[in-house]
Amino acid sequence: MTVRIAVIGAGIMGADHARIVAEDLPGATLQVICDPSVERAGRVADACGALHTATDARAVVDRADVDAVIIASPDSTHATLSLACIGARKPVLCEKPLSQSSRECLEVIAAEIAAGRRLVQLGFMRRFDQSYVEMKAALATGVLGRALMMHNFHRNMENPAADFTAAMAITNSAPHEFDVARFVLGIDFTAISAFQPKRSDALVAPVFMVLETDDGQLVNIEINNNAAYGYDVRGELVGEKGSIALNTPSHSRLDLPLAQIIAHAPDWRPRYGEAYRRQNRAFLTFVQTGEFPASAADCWDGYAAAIVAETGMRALSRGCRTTVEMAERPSFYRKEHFT
Ligand code: ISE
Repeated sequence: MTVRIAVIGAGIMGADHARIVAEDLPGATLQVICDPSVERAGRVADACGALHTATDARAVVDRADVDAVIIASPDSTHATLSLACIGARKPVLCEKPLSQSSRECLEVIAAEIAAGRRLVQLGFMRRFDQSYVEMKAALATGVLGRALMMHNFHRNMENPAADFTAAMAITNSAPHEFDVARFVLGIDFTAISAFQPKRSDALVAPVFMVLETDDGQLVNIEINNNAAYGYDVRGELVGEKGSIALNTPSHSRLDLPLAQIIAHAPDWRPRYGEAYRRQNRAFLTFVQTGEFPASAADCWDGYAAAIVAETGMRALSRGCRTTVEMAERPSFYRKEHFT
């Protein structure tokens, strides 16, 4: 039977998820597009052939004709809507971050544990990106030797959203790196230092962070939300015997007199298009089988990213290295629990 999916939020990511459900998820139906703006919901519904539009997200979660939910509304709504999905016992793919507050993440975790089954998959899509998959695999085979350092650059061409604030460099953009480094290295972070250069204008300035892991690695992260030239994510994992770097996929190269040009994507959607598709297919399988996808992020991963982001904000404002104080991981989220 087809899985009837509601997409909550018809902004940049909601529209993208709706398109993936409509075009790339055989076995799923795009049942509802929900957005406070009727026009926006209508535009996405028309473009993707959704059956219904709605404006009340809570009511959509409870609809009898909705089996599963994708949350792509503003960050501040993610935790509340995830709680609603847990309450309705409906599997949900929630865009990152789960919340910008680690305390709120713990509330979602408590609700999921009380429900007694996995319901929330978190949209850290880089875990499904082939470059990171190969990076993790290379480390696992032992060819790199012991991991020493991971370098990460995350550049947006311009502020990713009209309402993007300085804090969001750490609370909205950097969680991708916090999560993917945890995923690739299989570590947790123990401390973070954060620095910021001065811009000549009022745009959100870059943030540069150095993180320490519980296995003795160093991870550095540059977040530059106003890099001016395009969307550019780079990464390199350095081991004792070798290193592995991400390659940005590109379909062509333009050769001109004395120049070679490889175009930059304007934002993350083309760069991670295949990762989003894989992630959403994994979500559909999760809905169909009840088995949580092996490499997907869960609420605990959302908490881990949020606590590191909170600590990073403190490190930046105090100007000193700050220890990450993580809660204890509930056995519910230990991988062994599911195998
Ligand atoms: C946005 O929310 C994303 O998830 C993008 O991948 C990231 O590049 C951007 O900085 C975020 O604002």
